[in-house]
Amino acid sequence: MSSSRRLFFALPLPDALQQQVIRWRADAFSPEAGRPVAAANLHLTLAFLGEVSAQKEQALARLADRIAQPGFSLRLDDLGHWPRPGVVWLGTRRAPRGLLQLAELLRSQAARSGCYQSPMPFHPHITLLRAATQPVAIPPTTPGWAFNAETFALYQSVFENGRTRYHQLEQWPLAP
Ligand code: 2AM
Repeated sequence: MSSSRRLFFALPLPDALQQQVIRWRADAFSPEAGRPVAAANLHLTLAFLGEVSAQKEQALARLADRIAQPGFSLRLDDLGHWPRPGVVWLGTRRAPRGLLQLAELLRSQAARSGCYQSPMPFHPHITLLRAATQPVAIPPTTPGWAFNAETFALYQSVFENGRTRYHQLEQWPLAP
């Protein structure tokens, strides 16, 4: 029997930073602005894979084993609102080369493995609020957090009991 799972590659956020972000978010946005993403679900997607068979998942994970990209520092100093998908996001004004290369590699491996990749340019972001379809007052600045990305991971998106949760399935180091 074959099973498929909804998967994506992403950068995890360090736990302490997840907590800092949600504390700041509570003050920065009104409760009507949108539905807050749970702290443990905060991540930066590198490549969205969609529904993937177990066989394809294995193939993609083994390709990821061979990635030898350097780590990088990421500054979270940008904020924005996409009203159509209803997303308020945290991002970076200057995406480091290492981030763009890692995403490009994962996205091209995904495409070659038959996972549809959006033709839209990659816009690295961490979704903070969902269902934000009305105008939202976006704070002019962020606290300007920075963190060192030392790993990337494969996640499964699971919808259960009315909630979406992201389970980390496997993690890979970025080169020092
Ligand atoms: P979002 O946060 O901007 O919605 C799990 O759903 C992750 O994959 C989220 O980070 C989500 O981005 C992203 N995602 C979901 N569907 C996608 C798609 N069709 N193309 C690109 N990324 C997608």
